[in-house]
Amino acid sequence: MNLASFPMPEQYCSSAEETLLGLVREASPIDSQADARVSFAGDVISGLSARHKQLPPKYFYDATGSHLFEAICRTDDYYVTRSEIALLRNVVAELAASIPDGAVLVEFGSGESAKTCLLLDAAPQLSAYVPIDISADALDEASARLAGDYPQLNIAPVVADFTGQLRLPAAADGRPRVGFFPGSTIGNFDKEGAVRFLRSARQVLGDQAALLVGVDLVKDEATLSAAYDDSHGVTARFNKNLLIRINRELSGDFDPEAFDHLALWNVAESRMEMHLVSCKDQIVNAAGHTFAFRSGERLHTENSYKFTADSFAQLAAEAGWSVSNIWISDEPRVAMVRLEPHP
Ligand code: AVJ
Repeated sequence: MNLASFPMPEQYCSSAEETLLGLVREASPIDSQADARVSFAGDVISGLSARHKQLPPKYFYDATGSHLFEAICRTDDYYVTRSEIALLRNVVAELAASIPDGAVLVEFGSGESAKTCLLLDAAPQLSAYVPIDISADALDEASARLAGDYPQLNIAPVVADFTGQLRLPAAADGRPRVGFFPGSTIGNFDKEGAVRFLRSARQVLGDQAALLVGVDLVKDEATLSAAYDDSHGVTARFNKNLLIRINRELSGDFDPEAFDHLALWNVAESRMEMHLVSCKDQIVNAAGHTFAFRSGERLHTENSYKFTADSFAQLAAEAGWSVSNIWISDEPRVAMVRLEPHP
């Protein structure tokens, strides 16, 4: 793995020192820690009881999983992040030129806001930045860092699950809004979920809006498969970490060694799939329940949909958006799409 050539997220942009601020949170967390644990247990019980065992990919991202994802982004095989950052650097001036004066940038699932500074540097006309993320810790850290780097910018973080009901802070009132959803995260939704998200973003951003979405494009199977089964086994560890998380948080007794990582290209559905394949007949306990796995049985852990310019435009249209511009990176190709509300 070529670690040196790929910047850590905090190096995507020039960054000043961190300042620590007492940040005012405008929305209260919908889920407390305890509620989150209960939903995780519920999803594990129903997912492992299903005839086709499955778990939602959002549970990958505990602290270890988030670090493993960052390590995936530094592998030579996982091109998605690297291609998108190179693309953003190339087109950010053009992106920024269409952002109106005083507009508010709203980022869905901002995490550590690693790519945001590319936009913020290029669009000083922005009045405010609203990062939305489920992780209060990530939001606090990112907001404090950005407040130091962009003292003119009003930073108004919202702790929330961006797939749920959202209310924007007062900083966004009466201002044009630009949504930012990079990273090909939209690929994790099934079709209905993606349309639901795009509709709710359309509602939250209002009529004078734009939405910048990063999407991964359909390409040759070898490139896709390598990206989801990197030669250093980082993605395999990322996948199996889900079992380790269940063990820790839900008193499970999974043996991660008794499952194999599987990545496959589902051409009919146009998606990469990740599974964990049971190496033997085995019984596993978790969340107070018992689950039987047959040898070779799969636990489906992630879908990552890949689009064409047309298939994405069609999806967006179902949610009330039209494509106003699309930029495509060098190979391996990913796209940045600018959406505008349907006229
Ligand atoms: C963060 C959802 C965009 O689907 O490519 C990376 C997660 N999974 N390797 C993706 C992921 C396996 C990633 N997203």
